[in-house]
Formats: sequence, structure tokens, C-alpha cells
Amino acid sequence: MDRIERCDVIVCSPGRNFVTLKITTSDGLVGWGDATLNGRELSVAAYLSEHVVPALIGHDASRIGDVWQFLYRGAYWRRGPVTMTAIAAVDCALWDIKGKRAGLPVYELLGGKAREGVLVYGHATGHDVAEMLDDVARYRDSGFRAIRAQAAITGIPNAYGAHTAGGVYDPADGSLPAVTNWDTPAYLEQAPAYLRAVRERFGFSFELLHDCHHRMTPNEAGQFGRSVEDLRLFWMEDPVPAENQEGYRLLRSRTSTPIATGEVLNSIWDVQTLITEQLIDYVRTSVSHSGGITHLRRIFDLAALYHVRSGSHGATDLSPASLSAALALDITIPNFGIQEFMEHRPETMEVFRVGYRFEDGYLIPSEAPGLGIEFDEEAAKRFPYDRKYLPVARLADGTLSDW
Ligand code: KDG
Ligand code: MG
Repeated sequence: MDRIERCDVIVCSPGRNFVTLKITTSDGLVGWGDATLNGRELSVAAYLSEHVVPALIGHDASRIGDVWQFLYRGAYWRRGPVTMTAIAAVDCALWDIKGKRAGLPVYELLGGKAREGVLVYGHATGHDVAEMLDDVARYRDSGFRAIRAQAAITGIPNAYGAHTAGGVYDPADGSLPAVTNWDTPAYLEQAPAYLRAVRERFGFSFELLHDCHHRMTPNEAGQFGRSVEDLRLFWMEDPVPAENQEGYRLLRSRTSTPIATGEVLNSIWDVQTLITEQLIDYVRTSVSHSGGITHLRRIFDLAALYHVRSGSHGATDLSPASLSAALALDITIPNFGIQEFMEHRPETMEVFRVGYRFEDGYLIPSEAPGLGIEFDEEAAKRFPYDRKYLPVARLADGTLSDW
């Protein structure tokens, strides 16, 4: 029997903070899993080192489902981003090991390819509309078939998603939480207009996405959705805070613009109502914040019964190890929708060597056994942990708003 012999929790910051779990088995096989939770990295690292790793040593590395239940049911305390990210790291590392043992890429173990490539969307952005349109052009010219568009709002230049075109956007960049501003009426006036400018300049030749980042009430989101129906968005993401799922019933009755949510949700039970009542079109739970390949596959299977497709979160705070695991699932499931793909910084790619590649708007997973990741532990030492917070958002009168 191949047993879990050693687990190392590695925290590094090659351009941004990442937590990575390395599992080594008694047969000498090594698996990698992403354990990064943006702005809360050390909580997951401690959860793993203090509470998971000691109990994991000696388990049969091949029993992925049983290890999953052991860490979820066995812990009594369930769900939540810290727990589910820690379980995900273990789960993905064990799938990596299973693939290496079999000499097959993980997607073969999941049933094999159901498509040739994974449709991905990139992030076009700008400090003003002209800059954002140039960025959309840059993405389109580099082969993207789906583009998310976000621009600054006059009066709130540091609104979510707005940054210099062409730069790597990373909202976690203060050693304490930075204060950004928010103004929903200004957003409701300007965002539909700049999305319209995208269609006016480029037509309907690519999929257009937009992230509302949990900032509206259902009524406001209904107005937003209706005002962009003729622009045929692929989706409006996180129109309202995802905890209040009743809000999605109201929103659904107001607009036919497709709805995506789930990046802050972590388990099948968190998305059960949204899926079974068909309140959303795309579920955006990610492989590394939702319990790994084992659990995300269950979420997507449930979603398939209700015509809900996948659209996993894949911002730069999900490491290349996370993206490698996401691709293994994306390429195999029947109800795949789209995968978010924000390119990581060059420093990040010095530490994470991956085999996936971008071709003509799609990501093609690595053909290497396992998940196709090499983590360079020596290179990681050059990038020590650097505390970073996500910002907060305040209204003009100082009221704390949803970020
Ligand atoms: O950690 C938070 C970021 O990943 C998030 O703000 C990015 O909303 C996001 C997205 O859709 O990529
Ligand atoms: Mg988002």
C-alpha cells in the first residue's frame, strides 16, 4: 500500500502569496495542491500544518474519497473557505499522485476528454473607457474568444476591476486593507454604457462577460441586467451578494441576462438552492476553494441536472497548480461552460512550471501524468511571504459596502 508519508506546506510570494501543499508517499510519489486563500493565506497554512497533516500521515494515498470524508465529516466542523481550501489541497495532491501512479493525466482518470480545449476568458480593463476598449482589442488580437470587460467609473476610479490596461490586476496589494470607494448609482449609469461601447466597436464576434462583484441589490441588478439584454452578455457575474439566495429569485424574474455566481461559495450545500431552483446559469465555485476535484465534480454533476454550466473562478490568486486541476475537470465534464484565465506573473511561473498551454482561445491541459505541475522549491525560497490584504469599499458617506 502506498501511504502518505510526508506533507509540506509551502508559503511563498512570487509576485503574490501562494500556499502550496506537497504530499510525498511511501513509494516516493509526489503530489501538489493549491491551498491559497487570498488575504487569509496563513489561516489555511496553519489549518493544514496544525490540524490536517498530523492526522493524514499513514493514510492510504489511493483512497481519495475516504480521505475527503475523513477531513470533512471527520472534523465535525464543516464547510467554510478555510476548511474547504485545505481539503482541496489534499484532494488535488492525491489526484496528482494517482495520475502519476497510473502514468496518465488526471483527465484520463476522470473519463477522458469531452472536448478538445477549455474555453477561457481574459480580463480587459482600463482607467477609462478608451483604455478598456484598447485592452479588449489586445485580448481579441491575442486569440481570446471570450473577454471580461471592466472599466473605472467616473468619480470612483479605483472601482473593482479597474487598473492600467495591460498590467496584471491584483486587488490584494496593501499590507493593511486599502480603502476603495463605491457608488452604485454611478455604476448603474456608466457600466451598461461602456459595455455597449464594446459591442459598438467590436460587434458580437466574441463572448462578453462582466463582473458586478456582489455590489447590487436584486432590484438594482434587475435594472442592470435588463439594460444590457440586447448586448447578449455571456454572463453578469455576482450581481448580488451570494449569501442571500432569495435575492436571486427576484433577480431571475426581472431579466434574461445570464447569471453566474459562486466564487465565494465552497460546498455543494452552499449552491444547492441556486442550482436546483435554476436561479443561475453558471456556477463559479473553484477547484481550490470548494474541496478539490472530488467535491467540485459533485457540484458540476448536480448542476448538469438543472441546465447549469460550469464557469470556475480562476483569478491570479488561484495558483497555476489550481488551474491545472481545474483544467483536468473542465475538459471532462458534460456541462462545461467557461473557465476564467488570468495570466500569472513571470515570477509566479518561475516557481510553478506547468504543462498547460493557450491555443486559439482555449487552454489545453498538460498531457503529463498527474496534473502536470512541477513546483520549484528552490525558486520558491527566493520569494518569502509578504502580508497582503484585499481592499475594503466605502460609500461617499463612509458606510462600509460590499467589496
Ligand atoms: O480573491 C478575490 C479575487 O479573486 C476576486 O476579486 C476576483 O472576482 C474576481 C474574479 O472574478 O476573478
Ligand atoms: Mg468575480
